[in-house]
Order: sequence, then C-alpha cells, then structure tokens
Amino acid sequence: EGEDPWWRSAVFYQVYPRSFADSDGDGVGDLRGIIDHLDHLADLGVDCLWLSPIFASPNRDMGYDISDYRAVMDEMGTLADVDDLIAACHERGMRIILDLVVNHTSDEHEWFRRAVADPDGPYGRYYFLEEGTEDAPPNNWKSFFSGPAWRWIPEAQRWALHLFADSQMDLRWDNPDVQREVADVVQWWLARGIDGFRLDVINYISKAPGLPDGHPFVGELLEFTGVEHYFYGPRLGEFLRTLRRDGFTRNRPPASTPRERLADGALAGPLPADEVGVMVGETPGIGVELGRMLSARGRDELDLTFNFDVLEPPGRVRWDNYAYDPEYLKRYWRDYLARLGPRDWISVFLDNHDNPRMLSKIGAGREADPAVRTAIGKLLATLQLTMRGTPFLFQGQELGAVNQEFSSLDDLRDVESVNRFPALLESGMGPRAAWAQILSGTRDHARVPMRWTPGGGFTTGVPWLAGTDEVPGFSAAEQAVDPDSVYSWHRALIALRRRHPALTRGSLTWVAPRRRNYLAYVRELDGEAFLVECNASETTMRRPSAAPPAEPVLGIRDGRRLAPWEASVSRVL
Ligand code: ISL
Repeated sequence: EGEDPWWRSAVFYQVYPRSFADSDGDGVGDLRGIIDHLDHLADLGVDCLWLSPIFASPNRDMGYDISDYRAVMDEMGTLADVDDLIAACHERGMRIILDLVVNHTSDEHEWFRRAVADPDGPYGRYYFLEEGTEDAPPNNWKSFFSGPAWRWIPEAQRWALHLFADSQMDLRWDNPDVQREVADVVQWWLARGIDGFRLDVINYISKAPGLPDGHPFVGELLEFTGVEHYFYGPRLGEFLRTLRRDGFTRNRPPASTPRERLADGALAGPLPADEVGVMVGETPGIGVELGRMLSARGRDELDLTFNFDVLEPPGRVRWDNYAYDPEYLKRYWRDYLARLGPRDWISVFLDNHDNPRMLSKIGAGREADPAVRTAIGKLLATLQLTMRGTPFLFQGQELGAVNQEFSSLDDLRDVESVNRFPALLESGMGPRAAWAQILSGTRDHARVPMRWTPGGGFTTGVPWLAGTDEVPGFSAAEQAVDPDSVYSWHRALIALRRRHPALTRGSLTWVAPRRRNYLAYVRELDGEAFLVECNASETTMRRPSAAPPAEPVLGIRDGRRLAPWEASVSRVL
C-alpha cells in the first residue's frame, strides 16, 4: 500500500446499529438487520462500514458503555451473526471496522466488579479508584454528561473517575495490564476478520499524573473543568504506539523508534506488510496541529483523526439555535487544507450519531420545502465526497435525513439530554429556554431509525426511539428508484470518485474563494481535472469569470448562472 493505503481513497459509512434495521421486531436494530440491508450499501458504493458499538452493554450510553468486549449485545445478535456480517461485507467487496471504546468501561464490566470487590487488588489498578471521604471528590473535574466526574462507590469506600456518564468508568492506561488487555481485545477481533477500529475519545486516555484540579477559566471557557489535563495527555503518543504494535500489528515486529525507521529508509517505503488494522481516532477538541501530530505518517500513532471544529463556527455550541453559515464550512476547509503538509491526510465528516443533522443546521427551517431539502442534501454530498480527505458518511445522509420535531423530554432517550435538562433547570434556567437548548442540540436527532419505506420499515414492533419525519419521498425505497433523489446523487458521486483518482488523490485549488456562498475548487491529478461548484445560498448567483471552462459530468450547468443551492461536478476542458 505504501503512500496510498486503502483507507485514503475509501468512502466510509457509519452504521448506528441500534437504529439501522430491526430483523426480529423488538424495536432495536440488530446484526441480521444490517446483513439484510447490505445491498443498499453495496449499491450506494461505500467501501467500508464503521459500526457504532455492538458489544455487550447495559446501554446507559447506547453501547458506549461496554460490559464485555468479546460478546455481542443481547438485542443485536450473536458472535455467529458478526462472523456472517464480516463475511457478507467482504463478499461484496466492502470492509468493516468496529468501535473500540476503551477510555472507559461500563460499571458492569467484570474488571470493574472485581475492582470494587478488592480495590487494593490487581483490578483496583484498572480504574481511577481514589481514596477519600464521601463529601470531597479527589478533584474538580466535570463530567461531559453533567455533574462532577467522580462517583462515590460505597462498597469500595473509594471515588471512581467517569468523564462521561456515572456508569462509564475511566480506565487507567498507565497500568500496563490495561494496555495489554486492550491490545488482546484488538487482536481477538482482527483475528475474526475485521479491518480495523474507530477508537472512541482516544485522545482522552492519558491523564495528567496526580490528577490535578482543572483551571476554573478553562472550565468556564469549555464548560468542562479539567479538560486540559487529558485532552492531549503526556503519554498519549506512547500508549497509541504500544497499542499499534501489540494490538493492530499481527506479527509484533521488534519495536523500533520512528527515528530508527527514518534512518533505515523505512519511512519512505511501504508500510510493513504485517500492518493489519486501520486506526481511526475519534479525537474531540484536538485542533489542526495536534491532529497532524497524531496521524503523522511514520509516527505510528493514528491513521486518521476526526476534527470536530467543522461542526460549529467559533462562538457557537451544539446547544445554540442558529443558521450554520456555509461560508464557515469553506473557511474551515480552506484553513485546514492550507495547514496540512503533503503527507497529511484527514477524515471529512458532517454528520454522526452525536450531532444534529448538518442539512438542518444549514437549512435552518428552509429544508421544510422538499425541493430545498433535496438540493441541500446533494450540495453537502458533493462537497463531502469531493473534498480532499477520507469521507465518513453517517446513515441517513444518503436519504437527506433531517432533524426531528421532538415535543418533550419523554421523546428522547439519550443520557446526555436526559441529564442536561434537569441540570440546566438547577442552574436557574427556565424550562422553555432549557428545552430550546435540548431541542437544538440533542444527539437523538441523528439516532432515530432509518426510513426504509414511506411508513418506516425499520421494525415491525415499537422502535426504541421514534422518528417524527414523515415527508413523502425521503425513504430509501422511494429514493432508490428516483434518479433525481439525494440517494441517486450520492451513488453517482461515489461511482465518479471511483473512476477518477483526481477526485480522491488529486490536488485541490479553490476558485474565487472570496465570492460569498460560492464553494468551488478544482481537483487535479495526472492531467485530469474536475471543477466542483456549489451555490450555497437560496438566491441565483452569477458564475464568476475565474471558473475555468468545463463540461458537466454531474448536474446541469448553465454557462452563466448557478441556481439556488445548485451543486455540480464538471470536467475541466
Ligand atoms: O457530546 C460531547 C460532549 O458534549 C462530545 O464531546 C462527545 O462526548 C465526544 O464527541 C465523545 O463521543 C464519543 O464518546 C462518548 C459517547 O457518548 C459518544 O457517543 C461517542 O461518540 C462516550 O463514550
């Protein structure tokens, strides 16, 4: 693979298994459901699936709280089903990666039970079990899901650290036993045939020694006191290199430092043949420069990172109700690409299971018109699938899925929202303002079931979380047979990418970047060049003279004007 590993030109597709397809009517999506719908994904043309967690879990955080890394969640099926799914993906020429959640485990994990039973024994050192008294937690860190990051465990007479829900206990990565356990889990799954992992909040795993208090100013700024002590901890790189060597590399070659490998020329050559699993890091809060370091070729840490700055312009947070300005998207990508070195590579995403739909953020209500919804859905697909980097689609994007019209907290299931609402009230906010925040930012917008048919088609039972979108024309069944659908557009774009490496590996040059709401660039490789052009606004726009002459490949191309929300790909003449 060398300079061009498979994941650089692949299209990834994130499946949220709980909401993808339910084969047995219990209202929860399952592995059989995914297998039954694999042809939808193969037809779309995606190269690699990423499954959100499918492991045994009490589901306080919908699978991101794992109680057994080598077992499948009851509602989702069995290990035999996973084996079938892996085989079914590979038969169709698709790869599959799973979600490794190892910053923390569920409090129902065997390791934690043993730790509580004997805090001074070996498992006590798997977690941050700190001595103290019930009235004073060890430091002032806050949980991402409201309240302090510490839970008093009466049976053990200790405090336990949880950066997320109070049942998600943080693992102690400075314990070599923990590192070995995680590497073994990775090896175990690679041996079953998966192609790698997405690593959940992986940049949080190294905590500052001594667990010092967070600075109050930082806490105020970022809402989460203590983050500066683990966002990019002192031993992060070392932990990742060890995990790559002992977990992701099958034959465990003798350890050598990047400097040694540079000296013997290995950095310029192909990756070692025994490198098996791709390591995609979920890396909230790291920014461009730290992201570059974490995924620098030859450093042997991560292969790809996610940069979350794309999700909100500066000054905005997920809980705000606002219209996302597409100019920010352009500014973000311009700035990011300008700062990447020639060997750097990034992932490109707009939606995931933790965020409201980008289509709705940009539409800001205008997407209630089905024509506008379709147009914005196509425009975002065009940008995401022709941008430099590896695209990660999230289920439903290919159907133009939008945010939901939840009417009360009873409609929601996510622990973050369920905890946050009362916490906001407690802080003095009125119920209306608190609900407005939740409605803007709840992660459940993206977690509602896939719409396979006009009436739903996700389950024959009662869905665990109900979607509210009933607009005709946006189900998979309708879109698959409509040549003008968001789905057909995605499929055509992916096919085009596959035929023309200029759209994946090619250079990217912006066209008239200062023109407001005009997002356009040329992708070029080996003498072949494509112009991508978008009018990210609701008004007709004159085409700038700087755009090179080109013939349309996807979309219609009037020589002078761009229609509202128009997107096109053309071949530069
Ligand atoms: O929601 C956030 C804080 O308000 C995000 O920072 C989020 O916690 C972050 O992106 C980490 O997300 C991942 O780990 C969480 C899990 O709940 C998310 O679903 C997962 O994607 C804890 O495992």
